[in-house]
Amino acid sequence: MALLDILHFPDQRLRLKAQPVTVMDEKTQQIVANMFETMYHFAGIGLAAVQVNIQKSIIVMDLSAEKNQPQCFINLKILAKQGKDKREEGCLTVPGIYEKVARAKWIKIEALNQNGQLIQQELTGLPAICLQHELDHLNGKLFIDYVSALKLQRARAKLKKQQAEPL
Ligand code: K1U
Ligand code: ZN
Repeated sequence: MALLDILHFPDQRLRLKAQPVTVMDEKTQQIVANMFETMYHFAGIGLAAVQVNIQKSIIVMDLSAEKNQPQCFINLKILAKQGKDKREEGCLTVPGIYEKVARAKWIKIEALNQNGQLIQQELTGLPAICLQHELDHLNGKLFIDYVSALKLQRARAKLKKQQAEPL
């Protein structure tokens, strides 16, 4: 397994769109394994392939406190959505910035799991929010695109300061 480099805002590669996975081969399995390692290493609850400069429709997620419930979503589609939920979100590509974003409260999704099996799930709460956030990454969209220009300006300034500070 290998730790992958996470792209950071405003890297324009974060704006690229993912392509569907057509074969569940060893290379795909390797990408999934590396994405899980990277997500756990950086203490994220989700990660989309575009964040690690891989333009494939792959999402990994683990919302358990023990970090022992890995879930993988390949070629994820939202089949239906309802309601509104506004929660604070973070993002490994926009470190240190937390903003409330309005998203659908309930979603019905379809995807392939890590074994290539078709799954359908109905989700609410943080799993629903996280998957919508990750699906946005696969479409080149970031959570900060939803916040006001003023908040975005503050976020950019904060990020610039963080990036200039020595480790
Ligand atoms: O960068 C990412 O896509 C991962 C991101 C997922 C996410 C978190 C919260 C709401 C929506 C999507 C993270 O894991 S950020 C770090 C984190 O663990 C976290 C941050 C805020 C709330 C809950 C968790
Ligand atoms: Zn993110």
